[in-house]
Amino acid sequence: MQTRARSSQTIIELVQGDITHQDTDAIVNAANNSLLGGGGVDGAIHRAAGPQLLEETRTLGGCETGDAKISRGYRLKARYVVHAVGPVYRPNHPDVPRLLASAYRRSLEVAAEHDIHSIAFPSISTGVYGYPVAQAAPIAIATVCDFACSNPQFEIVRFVLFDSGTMRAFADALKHLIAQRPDLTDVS
Ligand code: AR6
Repeated sequence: MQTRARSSQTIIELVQGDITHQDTDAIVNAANNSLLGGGGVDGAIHRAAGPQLLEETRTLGGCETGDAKISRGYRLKARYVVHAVGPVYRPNHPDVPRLLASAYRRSLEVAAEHDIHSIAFPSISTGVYGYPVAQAAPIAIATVCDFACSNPQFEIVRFVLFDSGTMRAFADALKHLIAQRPDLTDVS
């Protein structure tokens, strides 16, 4: 399985696991517009960070779909949580892939405004929001590569994928993108 590549100064890696255990500078939450918590990875992050996380996210004024906001990480190993809101999947709707790419790009832009050199993403929108992971994974990886090309600040962008099917879909997408993009090299 293809699990590591380099884009400019940034290592992009795929691991199967639980994002709440990551010791990257920041982890990304697949949140909803309210930023007041929910199920899936959002629920897991709020449980692991403790109640102070909700106290802070209450003050952030919600978040538009395709955008991201940052908070502290509280009891997490990660110092920051970037709360990204992906789109609910609708087949053949042109806004949906654009908003998914935007959620990844805005997360990286918000993180780049802080002293963050490593960041871990879950697979945004592919759980409760129903985005087919085979379609979402190439968008996720290509968006990170595009950002890495112009922002040498990130040393590691890690995708932390909860189940083996999601891991396989991201590994397939990474393999195909390495074959297509000269800026992405195999370092596995
Ligand atoms: N670590 C890594 N990935 C996880 C974890 C975890 N601990 N838990 C679940 N996943 P989802 P969405 C995976 O539903 O589709 C929430 O209620 C999961 O298997 O968490 O963007 C929010 O409040 C899947 O692959 O996020 C929103 O209302 C991926 O994370 C809504 O769900 C995303 O699944 C957002 O839906």
